[in-house]
Amino acid sequence: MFIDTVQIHVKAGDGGNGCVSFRREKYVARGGPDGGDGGNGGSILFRVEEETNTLLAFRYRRKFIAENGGDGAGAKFHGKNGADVVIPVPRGTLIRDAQSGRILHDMSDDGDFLLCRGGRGGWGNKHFATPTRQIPRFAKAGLAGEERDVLLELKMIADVGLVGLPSAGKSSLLAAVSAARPKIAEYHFTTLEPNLGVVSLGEGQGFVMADIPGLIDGAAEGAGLGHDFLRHIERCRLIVQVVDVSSSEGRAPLDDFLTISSELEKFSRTLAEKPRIVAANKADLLPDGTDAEPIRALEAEAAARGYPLVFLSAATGENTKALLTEIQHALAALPPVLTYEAEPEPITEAEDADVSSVRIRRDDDGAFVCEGKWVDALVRQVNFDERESLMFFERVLQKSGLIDRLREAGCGEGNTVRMNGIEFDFVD
Ligand SMILES: Nc1nc2c(ncn2[C@@H]2O[C@H](COP(=O)(O)OP(=O)(O)OP(=O)(O)O)[C@@H](O)[C@H]2O)c(=O)[nH]1
Ligand SMILES: [Mg+2]
Repeated sequence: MFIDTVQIHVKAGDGGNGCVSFRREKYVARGGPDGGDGGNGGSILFRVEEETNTLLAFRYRRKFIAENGGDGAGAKFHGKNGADVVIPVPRGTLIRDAQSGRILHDMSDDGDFLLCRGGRGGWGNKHFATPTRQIPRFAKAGLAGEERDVLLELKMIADVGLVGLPSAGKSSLLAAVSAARPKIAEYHFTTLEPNLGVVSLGEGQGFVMADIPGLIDGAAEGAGLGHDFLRHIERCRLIVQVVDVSSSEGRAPLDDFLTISSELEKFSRTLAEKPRIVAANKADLLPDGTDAEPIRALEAEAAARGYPLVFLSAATGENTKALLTEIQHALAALPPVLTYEAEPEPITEAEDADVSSVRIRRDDDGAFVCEGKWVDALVRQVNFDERESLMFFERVLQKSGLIDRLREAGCGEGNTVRMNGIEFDFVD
């Protein structure tokens, strides 16, 4: 079974809690605070794994949860950091937000992609021993790790995509020009999942060719296996349309050509408008050469559309070189394989992240709580271990007007303020 879209749930580890503890030593009357920090939660990363060609592994495992950070302890003992979870995916996997469908990342290059950051460990109370009152005193809770639902969608990366009716000879062609060994047989739908082959042309030159299952009338609407696989050739730079010109199945080559062309058009404009070359296959079976009327009709249609046409035989290998030359020539003038940019967050979410949408409420213990995406984003940016970063935090709070709003809400010197898991005293 071929799986090329799957929804999974991921969660980064929570940060461990900081510890409140005081030094106890003989002859030391009042030891200072020595509670250690919590460890950071593990993150969720994605990495390309060359050996895999499908998302089959996700059929059985749809939840990925990274380890939480350990809690801090006395004597400045730092909690253990949680281990990251690295999720292997085939090259060309798109990671989308499950709710909006927005592309978050295209796994087409080699770098790891960090999807969910682990929660930062909370500060132990050793940090509270600071000479200046300006610095907020942070409470001990670790921050929650990020969590989300994402959709993985595999879009293979190939320069050239082979399309055609079942048994047109797509797999035979791939086998003739590359080291790939796809299954070949005279019955329809021999190929059930895409195959990739590298066509090497010597001196480091070459390209990747993809063979997909045969398309039939209605493929764009989901008939046969076609629909699922058309998206795999969306990235391709060039399409090679394989047509059986021998009429071995009793159809006119031109009809076959038009059927596939209209499926591509129905599926997507991008696909239909891609540069195309026609591989007129099974030419070895033509008794009268290429001069018969039905074949001239196909040639005329290809010429009218500006598609080069090459007669060949995938079975004997005859003239496949000429096709490769034609492909190489066309690729030289084409942009590289399409990669997808991450799509920015929609406006509505961005508005929600505005400081004016931050809500202020009181907790049962009287503390003032600031809530909203803006607060979450700010807290995530700040490294509370660094003085510089803390000063930035204070400045942003001042400038955003949030401090004034807290004051208006009745917050004053000595009151406790909470924001996304951190806690500090209000200093006027
Ligand atoms: N005589 C002749 N037979 C061919 C040629 N190319 C392919 N065939 C035969 O046609 C049949 C179908 O070939 P495949 O390569 O499996 O066709 P396909 O397009 O991959 O078919 P599906 O995967 O089912 O869509 C096989 O029996 C091949 O041996 C050719 O150039 N000449
Ligand atoms: Mg095949």
